[in-house]
Amino acid sequence: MANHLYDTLFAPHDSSDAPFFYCPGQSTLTYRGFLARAAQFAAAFVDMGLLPGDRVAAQIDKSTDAVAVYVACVRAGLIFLPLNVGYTPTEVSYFLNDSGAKVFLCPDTAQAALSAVAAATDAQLVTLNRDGTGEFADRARTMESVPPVANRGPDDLAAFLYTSGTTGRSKGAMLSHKNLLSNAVLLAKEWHFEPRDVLLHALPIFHTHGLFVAINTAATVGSALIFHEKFDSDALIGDMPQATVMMGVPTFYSRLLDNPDFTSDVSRNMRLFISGSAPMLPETHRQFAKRTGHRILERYGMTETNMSTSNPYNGERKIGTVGPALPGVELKITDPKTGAALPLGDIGVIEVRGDNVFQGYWQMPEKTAAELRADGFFITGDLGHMDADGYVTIVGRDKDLIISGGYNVYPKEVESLIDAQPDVLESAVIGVPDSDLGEVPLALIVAREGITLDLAGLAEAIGSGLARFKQPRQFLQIPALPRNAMGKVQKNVLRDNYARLAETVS
Ligand code: MCA
Ligand code: AMP
Repeated sequence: MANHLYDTLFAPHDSSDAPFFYCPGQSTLTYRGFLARAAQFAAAFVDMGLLPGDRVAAQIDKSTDAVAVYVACVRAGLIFLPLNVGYTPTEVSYFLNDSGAKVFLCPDTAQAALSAVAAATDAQLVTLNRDGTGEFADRARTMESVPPVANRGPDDLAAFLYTSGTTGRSKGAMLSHKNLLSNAVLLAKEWHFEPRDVLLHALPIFHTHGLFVAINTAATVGSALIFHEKFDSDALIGDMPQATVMMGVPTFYSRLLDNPDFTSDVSRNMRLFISGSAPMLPETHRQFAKRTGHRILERYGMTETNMSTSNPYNGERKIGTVGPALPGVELKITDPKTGAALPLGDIGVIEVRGDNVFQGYWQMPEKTAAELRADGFFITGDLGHMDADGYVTIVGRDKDLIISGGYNVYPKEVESLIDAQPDVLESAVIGVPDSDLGEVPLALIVAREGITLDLAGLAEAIGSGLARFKQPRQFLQIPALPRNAMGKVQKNVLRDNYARLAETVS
């Protein structure tokens, strides 16, 4: 029996008493203890009748048990589907239906709001709380034996991560055992992870960054994590002297710099700071180096591709670039219209190919074909150029996407909800600069003739079905949307016109 991901990442630590998780205010969890918990959870899933290939959706708070649910899925051959805890029941309903999840985990506190949603799907709802209690934990505790590790090959699926699209409909990116394992092993090597490393972890664990890039990479070599429930600069500063590595989105770094207690002494044991998920301002790079003496290592990835590029551990980390393609990852810059490779230095769409690239979108062959070429290259929708040393600079996006504090907001999804409101003729949602979150959504709305919109009422109406981070920070009524000769809304014009206004309102 072999399980491609589990056998390399987790099984070797089965009887290790090395620390895996330090959670503030709790006792240390060893690899052995953690993997025993994951095995119990796997037993509970099998006991519930789940078979390899079945999907398990989870909208649960960050905890070591939440990680154990993921590892239990890997162990039992199930497909793990983590959901942003900010998603509303309306959003969750879509994911459960689309994925056909057999089990849905949520905390006791969300059960009342979500039981009807789950009941309308094939998913059995069971609760699991941050403190390790709940129906699922109770069931796991009664398991008398653990099932054998499920047989899974490199191409078997390990996770679905939903990512919204330009059409507004979320797509389940199918990630295989090979996708996850190859990237974890690669990153551990490239970033020089060792068993004695301690990774300071404050990211959410329902995305690639906090779950796979951080946890899989650390587990590859048996490193420990200091596991914070969420980002809090004081708490991070308190624990940083015990850590050696940190991963974060740019907002983490700008918030640390805003904290006067963040001094070079705090980072005295740190060997590496890594940033990604959104562009980091050159000014943040510079200020951070000045304050701590550390050069932040910026890397680039996507849900569909895991990590594709990284500035080097040794060697020059070029500010403003995301580094060269990682070993084994092929990257090219192509003409957005023809798909032809462009000469060095020209700006085009970034395409990547390698074991890191996902298997396609769940039950969406047309969307898969539109973005994943038959030759294996994935069209990222990010615009960039490459220098003579292979370093990639991202200059923008060919896709209509707003990245707010590392979370993706697809304007189309928000616009569709606004446009469905009475009195609204049409709308455009744009990203405008925000000093804390990089950018935030702003809604520009055109009303039907002669109508003055009740903007507060409109914000409330769309808010009930939309996660908070996707909700525009401001709604403005404007007379008309600027359009080009083809009739396409000129979002660049809107961004130019409204960029400054937003800084004053957010
Ligand atoms: C929270 N809020 C947000 C965001 N986060 N609004 C917009 N954008 C956000 N990112 C809302 C809250 O619900 C709250 O609303 C209000 O903003 C203020 O919350 P605050 O306490 O300031 O926020 P926070 O809880 O401190 O969170 C900010 C954060 C967090 C720490 C930047 O968003 C975060 O951890 N982001 C990381 C995202 C991430 O991991 N991305 C990786 C994706 P109200 O006031 O109404 O209650 S993976 C990826 O992109 C690829 C693969 C890659 O390359 O890594
Ligand atoms: P997601 O769909 O959540 O996986 O977000 C992936 C997107 O985040 C990419 O397509 C990029 O637009 C963006 N991204 C990730 N890392 C970086 C980075 N270092 N610099 C600029 N953009 C980034």
